[in-house]
Amino acid sequence: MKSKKEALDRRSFLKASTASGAAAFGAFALAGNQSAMAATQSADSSSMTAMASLSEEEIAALPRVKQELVAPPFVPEHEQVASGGPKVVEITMTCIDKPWAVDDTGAEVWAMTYNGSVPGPLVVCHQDDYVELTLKNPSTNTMEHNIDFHASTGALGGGALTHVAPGQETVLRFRATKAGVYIYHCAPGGPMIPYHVVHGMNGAIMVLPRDGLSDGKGNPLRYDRAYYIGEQDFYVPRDENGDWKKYDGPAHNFADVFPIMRTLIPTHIVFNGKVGALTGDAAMKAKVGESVLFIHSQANRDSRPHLIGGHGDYVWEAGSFADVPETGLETWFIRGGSAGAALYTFHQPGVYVYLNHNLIEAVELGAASHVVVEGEWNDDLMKQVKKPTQMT
Ligand SMILES: [Cu+2]
Repeated sequence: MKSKKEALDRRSFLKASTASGAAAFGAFALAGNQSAMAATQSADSSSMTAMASLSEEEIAALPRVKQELVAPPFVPEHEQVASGGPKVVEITMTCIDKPWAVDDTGAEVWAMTYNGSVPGPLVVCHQDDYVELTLKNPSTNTMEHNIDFHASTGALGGGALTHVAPGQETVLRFRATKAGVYIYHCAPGGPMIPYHVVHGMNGAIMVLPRDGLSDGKGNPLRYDRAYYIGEQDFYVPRDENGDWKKYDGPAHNFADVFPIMRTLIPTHIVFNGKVGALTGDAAMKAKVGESVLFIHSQANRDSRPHLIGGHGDYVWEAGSFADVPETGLETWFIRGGSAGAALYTFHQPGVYVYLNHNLIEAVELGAASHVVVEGEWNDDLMKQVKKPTQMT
């Protein structure tokens, strides 16, 4: 529902704008309010409403905020319900190529990363915000990179406008017109597209509805925590003795890695870059009674997230927040090349396993993580009536 406070915020936003831009902002705010009204009637109409285009002058007059990106599974600080009107959200990503251990048995790749993590950082904004990315490719790298945002419209998702050779930087601005979770990835062209993606160069953006998430029936949905899980398939060559091969730099493994990629059989399928990256001390954390939003991306292969001992209370399986979420799911499906989101309220303490429920991919290849939940056990939900004992 459109709150009075938010309506006031919109008015104060108008007042704060420059006199020369105010008339245009009035037209924009009207379009925005129509969109918001539509959103209160039907969740699936909010992103369908055409928004007025802004001129460069009008965009220049919008508030600008810098978003500090953080390494997954953490997500940047953000509001769930947008205060005020659209903003320009400034982010910076630096391409960093570096050796990367993918397990504890010596398997290593030259990862190509955004900001040094696999996956790249989660970006968060609201529908109709503008995302302004500065993409840097330091001269210490040897590969050309770019970025294709599935959340954006035009020019190969920005891929055609963001090619940066080592030593270059570029700035891309796009308007986040569609609410949902979407992947982004490097797409420098030809075989380099899958090569960069399966060496870690992908991530996700969450474009929240301005009014926050809802169940599609007029009820808001809020989360106490959010985690971003990026699932990654790796194709690591072995030598004639079966040992993992190591290389001096990115691209040095072409002759060995492409034949493995073409088998479509990964050597590793992991969450957040490494087998066990989200277990032990690095496990995700929550408390009984908290609602946790799990954002899950897979830029290349299909996946089947499942929370052992819990459920997907509300699941935007295909990622679009304009759709009514599915409810009470046991396992959901992430299409290769997409992200999805699942909201769950924890009711019992303990260690939960969040995994890809292709159990071979989870247990043998690495696609598993832990959520450690603190709180009081509820015997009503589950009780061990008799401990395992020898049968008489
Ligand atoms: Cu790249």
